[in-house]
Amino acid sequence: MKDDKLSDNERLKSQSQLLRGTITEDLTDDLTGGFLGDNFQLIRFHGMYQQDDRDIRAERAAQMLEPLHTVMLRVRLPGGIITPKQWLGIDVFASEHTQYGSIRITNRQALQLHGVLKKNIKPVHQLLHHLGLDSRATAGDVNRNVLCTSNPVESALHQQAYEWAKKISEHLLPKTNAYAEVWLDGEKVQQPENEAILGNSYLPRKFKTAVVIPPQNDVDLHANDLNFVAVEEQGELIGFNVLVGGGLAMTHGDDSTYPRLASEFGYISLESTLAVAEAVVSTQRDWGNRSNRRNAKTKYTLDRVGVDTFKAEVERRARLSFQAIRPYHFSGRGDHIGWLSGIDGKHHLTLFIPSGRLIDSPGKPLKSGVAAIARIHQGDFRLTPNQNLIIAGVSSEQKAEIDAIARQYALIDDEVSAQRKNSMACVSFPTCPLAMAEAERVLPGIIDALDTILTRHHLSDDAIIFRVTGCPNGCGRAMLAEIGLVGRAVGRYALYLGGNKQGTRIPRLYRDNLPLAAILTLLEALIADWSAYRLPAEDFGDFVIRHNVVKPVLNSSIDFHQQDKEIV
Ligand code: SRM
Ligand code: SF4
Repeated sequence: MKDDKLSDNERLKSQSQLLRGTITEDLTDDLTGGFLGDNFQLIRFHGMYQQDDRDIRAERAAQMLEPLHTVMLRVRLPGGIITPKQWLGIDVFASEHTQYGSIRITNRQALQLHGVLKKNIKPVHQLLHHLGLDSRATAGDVNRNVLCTSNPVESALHQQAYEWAKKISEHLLPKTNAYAEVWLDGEKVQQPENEAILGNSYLPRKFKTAVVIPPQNDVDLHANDLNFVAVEEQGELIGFNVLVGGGLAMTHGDDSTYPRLASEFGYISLESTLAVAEAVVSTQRDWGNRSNRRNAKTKYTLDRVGVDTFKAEVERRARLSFQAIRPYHFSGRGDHIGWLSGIDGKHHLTLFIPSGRLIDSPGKPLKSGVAAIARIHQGDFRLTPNQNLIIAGVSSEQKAEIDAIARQYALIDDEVSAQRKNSMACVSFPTCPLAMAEAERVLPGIIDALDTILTRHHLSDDAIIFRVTGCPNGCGRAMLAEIGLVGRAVGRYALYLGGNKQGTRIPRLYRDNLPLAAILTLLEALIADWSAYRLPAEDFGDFVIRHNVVKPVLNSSIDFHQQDKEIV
């Protein structure tokens, strides 16, 4: 591998003068709404992606117009916590200065603003800074927004775990002053620019970290390069089990790519957390593949060098030995929609937000509703990895008022089915440049059909973890679903079956390249069998394995693609 030519991304990172490039010059270029050359990639490290609306791309091309370039900006929120005041600032910007007027909660507890014109980019960074926020390292080859289980009920433990998510996020941030210089006119120049952890060429690929509080696996730890699984004693956090090398992306037709579960490294006590985070990141920095971006993530590095070799290197760099993994188990991944009371006497309202999209539409003024709550709420907001929103820390006095506002703005809908609450889609069209098939926009209709099927087979109280992702990059985490649809082409999907409720098993390809109607016909037959032959309380994903519909994926680097070859 040493002799392989470095990928062009390596050249542009190393020549970027620590992520500055010529972004500042580009900002004053009115001839294009986009970013030129390397800057197109470099703005990602500052939390933005250049996009255009694919629904109108052809129409503009026919008129000989440049695509309507805008950026999607992703706000960094470790553990997904944001104050009502911060929310309101973002809400006003989204309404007044974005093409779509929406705020999108992502499945990594961040916020996305789609459709920001070039002239509004600097103002939005300055607004974020004013609100105590930023979009640093929410994209690019760096450690991304750090997740933390969003269950507010275990509030003391959650608070401790959340503090670690924040510390890890800060510790692994790029140390360049480029963000401050380019967007804040140098207002917040931080520190000496020493990229000792990430290196001057940053990481070989994106890197994802999660802090998980069992038995809840809402963060989907196996989607992450690095996981800290909380271990507690009498409600106090005492350390973490560390798991490394999860990831879900693949490329259709390329067997060298595959989703992978994270491997257990061992237990560490709390004071070793940052050293271990740093050692895992720096090992991946030095050993990750910088020639082929398709094989550059930590999961491939682990499989290339071997888990034991990677782990030994982390131990050497962090100057410790992992202890034996402490027992832990997961029971599920869903959010409890509705009110819960915490051990602190406060109340928490989890709102189901369809695909995390806050926008006002007829009869559903969801975005205005959240803003109305933000105007009076004294606690904080928490974004969940299921793209939902928790109004956390509500006093007994304010509970009825917040409940009334949520109902008035259709943020509480008692009719939402269990199946809808357990389904997820990635953004896909019209903003995602990589989309092959619809995801977010087709999900509601698919769930209508699934609800009808489940009712027909007397299963309306049951739910299957169902996820749609518009391309094999897998943002919708279909590779950890009981039923996963992966976009193939417009209107066509690959159907995967056999993940489990806990998110610890990768599903297997069952049928490829089918239209939705054909998929629903297949699913109806499988759901009918599940209803007729399931064991008591047996989940759908476990049933299709026991019933030999698909073989379980046991070691994805070896057996994930096996079945593909048997499918015509
Ligand atoms: Fe993702 C790229 C949206 C979670 C794997 N992802 C993209 C881009 C930025 C497209 C692009 O590169 O131009 C999408 C922007 C669409 C849009 O218009 O908003 C996009 N990804 C999303 C979000 C918003 C999906 C959502 O519906 O919530 C999630 C943002 C998370 C965040 O706040 O940071 C999102 N992406 C994920 C996940 C799930 C996770 O991390 O839990 C995955 C699979 C896990 C993994 O990384 O293995 C994921 N996204 C990818 C990949 C494939 C990476 C790879 O290993 O090859 C890409 C493409 C790439 O990086 O080249 C990608
Ligand atoms: Fe876009 Fe593909 Fe990610 Fe969906 S899975 S948001 S289509 S990159």
